[in-house]
Amino acid sequence: MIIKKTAASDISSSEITAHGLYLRRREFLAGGAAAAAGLTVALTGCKSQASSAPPPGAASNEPPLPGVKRGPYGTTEPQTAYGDITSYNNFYEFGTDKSDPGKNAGTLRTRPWTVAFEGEIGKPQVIDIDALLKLFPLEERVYRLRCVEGWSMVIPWVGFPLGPLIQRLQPTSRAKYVAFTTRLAPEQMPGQKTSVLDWPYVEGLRLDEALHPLAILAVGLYGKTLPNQDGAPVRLVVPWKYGFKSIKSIVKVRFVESQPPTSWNRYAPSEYGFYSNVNPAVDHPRWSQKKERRIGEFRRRDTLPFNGYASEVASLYAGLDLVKNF
Ligand SMILES: Nc1nc2c(c(=O)[nH]1)N[C@H]1C(S)=C(S)[C@@H](COP(=O)(O)O)O[C@H]1N2
Ligand SMILES: [Mo]
Repeated sequence: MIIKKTAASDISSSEITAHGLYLRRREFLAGGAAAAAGLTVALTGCKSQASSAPPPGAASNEPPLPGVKRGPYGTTEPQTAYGDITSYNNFYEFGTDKSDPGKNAGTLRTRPWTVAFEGEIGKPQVIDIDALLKLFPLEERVYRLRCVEGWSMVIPWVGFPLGPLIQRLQPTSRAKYVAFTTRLAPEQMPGQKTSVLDWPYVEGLRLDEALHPLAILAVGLYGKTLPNQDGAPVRLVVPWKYGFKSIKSIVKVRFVESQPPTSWNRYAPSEYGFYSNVNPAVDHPRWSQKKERRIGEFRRRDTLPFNGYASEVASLYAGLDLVKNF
């Protein structure tokens, strides 16, 4: 991995560039246009700083999810405003600007919807989303989300841990990894008509990571059904890893023997590793990962190892070189 050192004060790339666009913008746009693109995003950031937190769920038309109990691991840090969580998104299937998913994701039809569980499991099956929602009690999990770009949020997800679902599927001894796939539907997800990424978006975890009690499937936030722009009807949330591991709008979960391909790693393997554990000690080749801006706040704060979940998850990586396996 080639690490280009940036001055501690040089935060521009981390704050104004989307994961993959920097190189292409630099290649194809004139300097002035690139600066203008940066300015647009900077203004978006200002807007989200100015917005005040509405009462939880206030701005939402999403149906409430009944019977949600508070789950473990919740942080008491202030929760990011609902309006920011639902208008400042990365979901390239709907465009590459932070505001695109909130504007465009309404075209995604989340019913009917099924998720196929297949591969190295004793009980392969296709589960309808409404059945999946009833399989396990729904919990609220208030987690930090740290995007590899250098911003973060605190999000009160509603969902259930992946572990019990995986146990129910009875992985075979050959199941070492879990591969997740987002829906492919270019008519509903217009970004899939562009070649900004290879579609469908894919992600993966080691089986032991997927079984960790912090890893959840989220179906809601702020007590209500997940908005499309946040990955409806069901998305992964792995809070100790950079946000791009938390794949949205999942239709397939496959248990496999060897490490599966993942979208951002395929796009730029020297920039986005398979593990992608949040790690302030390993810079992105184009920017530092030591600090982050919490959306809604002005000052940047320190980024914590494993996004603050080290005491829960560090043991998963005992003996692993986290610089090589970034
Ligand atoms: N299918 C899909 N999943 C995705 C993405 C995406 O573009 N497509 N973006 C990822 C990135 S980069 C981040 S930071 C989080 C953002 O989740 P949020 O918009 O709900 O905050 O979703 C991740 N999951
Ligand atoms: Mo991200």
